[in-house]
Amino acid sequence: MEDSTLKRFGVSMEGSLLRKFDQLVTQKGYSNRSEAVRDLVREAIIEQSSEEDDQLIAGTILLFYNHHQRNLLEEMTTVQHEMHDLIMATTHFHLNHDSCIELIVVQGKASDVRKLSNQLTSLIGVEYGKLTVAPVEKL
Ligand code: NI
Repeated sequence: MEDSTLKRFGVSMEGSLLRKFDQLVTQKGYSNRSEAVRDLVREAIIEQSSEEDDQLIAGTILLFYNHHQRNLLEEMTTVQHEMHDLIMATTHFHLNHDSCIELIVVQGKASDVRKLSNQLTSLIGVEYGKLTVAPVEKL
């Protein structure tokens, strides 16, 4: 059963690290340290989840690439069709003559979404790829 009661624990860190953390808390607009720590912990747990993870997640895959790269567009389309169940929307932006950004909104089992993201970001010609996720079920 999910335990949603708040528990307190003490954290020790060097003063200089704490100062930087407090700057981060302010920059990101958190109202206090606890809120920031909770978000960092959730993020770390999602990132560390194993390939067998059944956790349901939603998120986005951001891809930055040069559309002149041979075969890239065809390969991207093939991968997305193979895993179409996970994809809710795809938006393509033509940034300039050469570069494109593709933003893919995804939802599904963490292991499947991660697999899709890895297949796309590892394609030759994708210069930058990033998966961001949010848990659909509460952590
Ligand atoms: Ni384009």
